[in-house]
Amino acid sequence: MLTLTLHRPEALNALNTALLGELADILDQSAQDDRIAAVVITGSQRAFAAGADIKEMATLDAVGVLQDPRVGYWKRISQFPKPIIAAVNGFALGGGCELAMHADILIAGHQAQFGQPEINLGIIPGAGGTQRLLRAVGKSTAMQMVLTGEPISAQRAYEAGLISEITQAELTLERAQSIARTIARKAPLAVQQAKDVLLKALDMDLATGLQYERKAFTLLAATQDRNEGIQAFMEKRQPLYKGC
Ligand code: CO8
Repeated sequence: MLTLTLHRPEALNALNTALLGELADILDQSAQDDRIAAVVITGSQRAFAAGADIKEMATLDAVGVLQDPRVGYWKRISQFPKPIIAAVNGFALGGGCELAMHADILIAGHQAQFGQPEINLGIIPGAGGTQRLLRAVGKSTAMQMVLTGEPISAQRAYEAGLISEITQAELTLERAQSIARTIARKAPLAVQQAKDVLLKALDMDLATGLQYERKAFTLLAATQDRNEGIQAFMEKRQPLYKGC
């Protein structure tokens, strides 16, 4: 398990090009590292991340936005094949909320705030916020958040299905790491297939999704870890997975 802590306290962890690029690079390396089964991303108690760096954004014209290297960084983050767990406290706004939504599991402290305030700047979310938020919380809540720019509380985010658990603020990271450790004990290929198939459900109609699931399920029947998992169950012992 790897824990990544966003650390730009002077800007409430605003995601500038350097920070996002570093995050994409580390995730690329982690994808190749068999010792890392899952990644936890967190910020500080005050802010997970307060958005894209507005001061940096102010320097970009339309061509700059078109050629923004962060578009590629976001894509690489979204393609990370292993589970990402976001441990969110404080502000998760704009690009910060979008980064949290790139995670597969979101855990938040009870004072966390999730919002897409871009409308206050005369823009709209640009890193998947409109699409992922709507899929996570439904049309009405997503519209309200994006059109008013007003954030929602952790409690509201929990009720809407954006996050899966609320914790005391000081326990958020620990809880996210505990979930990551639980996942790390499972068969790695099954974990990656499960993530892939679940995410595809957002893009596919039911019949195609079921077919995709069946293929992944069949593929896993060819792994040693599947045999080990079943054998361990029959022998009433813990499985020893090898990732093959
Ligand atoms: N960018 C740059 N600096 C920031 C940001 C930010 N997003 N947020 C806060 N800061 C800085 C402040 O400027 C301030 O710095 P300084 O002390 O030098 O003035 C410092 O962090 C502390 O902030 P505040 O004094 O404002 O702290 P408050 O507690 O009073 O307020 C808030 C906290 C409410 C979070 C407030 O800072 C705020 O509203 N921030 C902006 C939130 C926002 O609008 N986020 C959306 C940004 S746009 C975006 O994310 C688009 C994503 C598109 C991605 C597409 C990529 C291809």
